[in-house]
Amino acid sequence: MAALKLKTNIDRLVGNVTIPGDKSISHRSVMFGSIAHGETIVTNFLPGDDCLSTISCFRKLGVTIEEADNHLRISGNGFEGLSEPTEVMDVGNSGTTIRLLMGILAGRPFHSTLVGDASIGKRPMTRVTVPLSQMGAKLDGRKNGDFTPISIRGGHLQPIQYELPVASAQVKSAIILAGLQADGISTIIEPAETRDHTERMIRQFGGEITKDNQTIRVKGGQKLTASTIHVPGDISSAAFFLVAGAIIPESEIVLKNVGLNPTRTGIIEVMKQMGAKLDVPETMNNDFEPSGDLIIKTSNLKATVVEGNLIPRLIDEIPIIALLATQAEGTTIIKDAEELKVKETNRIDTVVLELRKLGANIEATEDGMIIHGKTKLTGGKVSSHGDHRIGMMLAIAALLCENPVELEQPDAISVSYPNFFEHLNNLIR
Ligand code: SPQ
Repeated sequence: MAALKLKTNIDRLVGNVTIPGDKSISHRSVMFGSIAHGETIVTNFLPGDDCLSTISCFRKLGVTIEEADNHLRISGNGFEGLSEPTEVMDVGNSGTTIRLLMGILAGRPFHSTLVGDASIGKRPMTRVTVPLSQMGAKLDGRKNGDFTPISIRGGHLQPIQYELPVASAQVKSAIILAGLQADGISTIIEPAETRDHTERMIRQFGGEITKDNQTIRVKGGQKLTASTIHVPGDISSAAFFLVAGAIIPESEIVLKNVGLNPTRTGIIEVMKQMGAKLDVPETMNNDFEPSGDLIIKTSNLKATVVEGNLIPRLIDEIPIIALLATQAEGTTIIKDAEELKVKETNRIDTVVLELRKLGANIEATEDGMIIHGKTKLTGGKVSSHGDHRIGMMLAIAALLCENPVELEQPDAISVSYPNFFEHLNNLIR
């Protein structure tokens, strides 16, 4: 797609946005619907490119999935219902698809191959292939099993006791999904709490999983039963409008139906710490995943430090938090976030490179970034580098720019938010 001229010099943002379905929960709804017994109905499914890749992989594994108007009907026949694919499975740009799928395929007695796009080809996979191999699956890939294409011959699995070397929900989830197929109880210890959507899904599908501080235990051989899943809005998508509402003058935005799972709400804590006028509901819709409406108003912001156990609770929001920090008084420090280097792009480098082009005073560190605020943003030619979160962050940054801004590779945004520009344009006054 050609470069896109972004809207600049915006006076106000006012109105409501109904935030589309959560990407992490949408992926998992397809996966659990496929490995459970019976017909699962999913509503408010996110039809982003990543989640469509997950659907395509499960269809290749023989699962019937009907799709209409963000609703899915999945006919699951248990783990045993999955069959050997005749074709390579393509996960596109989606790290969640490939890593969680490896956990499922580790226990299946057949061969399969997983590929993805150029970005997936650079993301590390040994973090998943190593524990799954210890459980008894045979996995291999380029560079000693670290990179795609990944080939898997699954089979009989032993339970594992595994201390995660990095705080990663994808690694944890892959081991849980393999653990559901192992002979006994698997134990996983997290260095810091990460998103718990997989654990919640297991309970929603009638299974059992326990959590004691950061130790998770799951028993193999459980039968999961089909369920009805309503996917709440994605707080990682809402984050772009939360920041936009806080930094554009005279703004007030109501964000409807936002998922408020406490393992994902780090952005709310950071924004409040920075002085944002952000209203959070006292009572939430208490489905298996809590959700509610958020209201953000233009705010006077001050710098902060973002670090430690908070990082996994806002890891995907760091690009937009960096932009927020350019509009806060003082120096904001983001640290303990080395994991940013192995996302769709190296998000430390891409955030710093692109925000500097717009005039921000920001520098990269080994494990994060330092941002000096408050700076005027100017304009220029920027790129998403094929990373949806970098693309959306730059579109919000452009709203403040005095000069024209052109975004290269804007199509990456459809990975997690296909109607992002439509929602943004509706708020511009
Ligand atoms: O799925 P993918 O490509 O890894 O997507 C990202 C994103 O920005 O949307 C990360 F690049 O989200 C991950 C997130 O960073 C989604 C996720 C999940 O659904 O379990 C967990 C996080 O990754 P990790 O590696 O920390 O477990």
